[in-house]
Amino acid sequence: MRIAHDLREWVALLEREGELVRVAAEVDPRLEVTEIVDRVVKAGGPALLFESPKGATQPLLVNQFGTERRMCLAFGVRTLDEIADRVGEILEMQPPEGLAAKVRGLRTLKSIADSRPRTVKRGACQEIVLTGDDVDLGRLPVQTAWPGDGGPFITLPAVITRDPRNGNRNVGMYRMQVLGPRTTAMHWQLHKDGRADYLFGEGRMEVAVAIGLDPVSAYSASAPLPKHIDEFMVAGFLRGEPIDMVKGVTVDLEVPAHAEIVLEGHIERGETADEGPFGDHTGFYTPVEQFPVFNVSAITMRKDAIYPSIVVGKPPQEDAWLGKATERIFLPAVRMTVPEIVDYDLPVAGAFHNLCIVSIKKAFPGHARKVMNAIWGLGMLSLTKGIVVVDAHVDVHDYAQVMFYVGANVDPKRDVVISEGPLDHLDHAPTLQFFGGKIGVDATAKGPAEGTREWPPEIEMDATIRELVDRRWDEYGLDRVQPAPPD
Ligand SMILES: Cc1cc2nc3c(=O)[nH]c(=O)nc-3n(C[C@H](O)[C@H](O)[C@H](O)COP(=O)(O)O)c2cc1C
Ligand SMILES: [Mn+2]
Repeated sequence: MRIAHDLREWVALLEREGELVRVAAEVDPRLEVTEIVDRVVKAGGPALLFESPKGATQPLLVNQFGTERRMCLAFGVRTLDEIADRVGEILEMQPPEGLAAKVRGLRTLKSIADSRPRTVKRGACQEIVLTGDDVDLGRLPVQTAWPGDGGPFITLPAVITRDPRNGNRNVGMYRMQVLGPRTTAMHWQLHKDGRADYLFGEGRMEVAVAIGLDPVSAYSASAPLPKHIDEFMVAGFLRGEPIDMVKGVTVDLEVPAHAEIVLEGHIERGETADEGPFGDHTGFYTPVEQFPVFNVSAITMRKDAIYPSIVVGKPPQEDAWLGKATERIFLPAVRMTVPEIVDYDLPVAGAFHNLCIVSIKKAFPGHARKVMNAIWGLGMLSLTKGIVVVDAHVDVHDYAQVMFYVGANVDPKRDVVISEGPLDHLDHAPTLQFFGGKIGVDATAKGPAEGTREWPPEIEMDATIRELVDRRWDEYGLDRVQPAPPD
């Protein structure tokens, strides 16, 4: 399947697929767009291109990621698990035996080597260059999404920094509140790589922000990768083609040549400002906090640049699908560290960090607890507040099934673990910010080895009888009854 190389190709692809509607009417990026998008997202509706956002010179694209189908179109796959399979192939690479395996191995290694971003001389993103007094963020259709928001926020930026210790690039999606024509806040949460780059440096730090990328690169900025991994390298691997980068006009950083809009500038260590409130993906407003100030020295753009945005709020919203992509794409990496994990699900309604359902191949007493502790120690999953562990045969994506086993298999006194540890920056429930309680529920089958009575067998029909009934179904005259699909 063809994938889009830049945002306008992506818009064209969505349009061809009947996945985009243009809105010609003048619409206000302050609140009005949110109310429209909220209704469209919840109805599983199309991406929206607002052609005349009030007070702005650029069109505004929202809801580009809002359904599973669009997410799959973005990656050129039929299911998100297909992407995971490609990632898994690399992670599970063994020393090759025999010529065929060697050739296959070399091909895989080559595809990784070919994924590294490439430097090019010229980029469409610099067709228009605005510096000095010409820099005016007020001309972009930046949304003020919710009535209590502290101002307009840029919500889909790919923020590019360098680790001052080794020059490694980091790309992260961190919202930016517009504070003035040439300044924004930089919402680097406590546990994020961008903040680490900032804290490792002293004085002035250069920052570039790419807005309006091809969907795979935009997704990659939101992916929770280890600090030393360049998100644009991963984007290149997932696209099957490297990202072309061009040197910034006023900063010594490279930016994706195909970006619609680039903000270049710097952050001065210690210069902070009030950020927020912001109606967040938790479904609540995050309060005002101090965050670093980004000073914009240049805006560069393509001609007819499209400005993309995303609305977050009470789930489900568009970001649910960015989160689901991460859940699927990272399964092989999770299983690499904790191989007994069969599958996991981060419910959208749990805002991703509140709840993780995980199924395991249980092999020894206390195994569910071992897995809970592994998750509480694993990358960004370590911030998970609640974990439910079920046995391998349980479908973690079927919440009714999970609820059945939580109800049936749990003695709350024995099977509930209360622990504590680091929590998400945005979690308002714990007494202290960043640190508090965790809950683990062991809903696996137990037995005398874990100090319980003999565990009863689960009810199951014989396979032969199932086959018999499948075969004879038409004879029963039950055509109006839809038989449940066999497992
Ligand atoms: C739409 C959207 C908005 C986000 N906003 C923020 C944000 O404001 N601050 C933040 O720290 N993380 C935010 N994130 C999550 C980060 O993008 C994510 O944790 C990513 O891994 C950060 O990159 P890093 O691992 O290189 O720090 C957002 C994610 C999405 C999908
Ligand atoms: Mn990173």
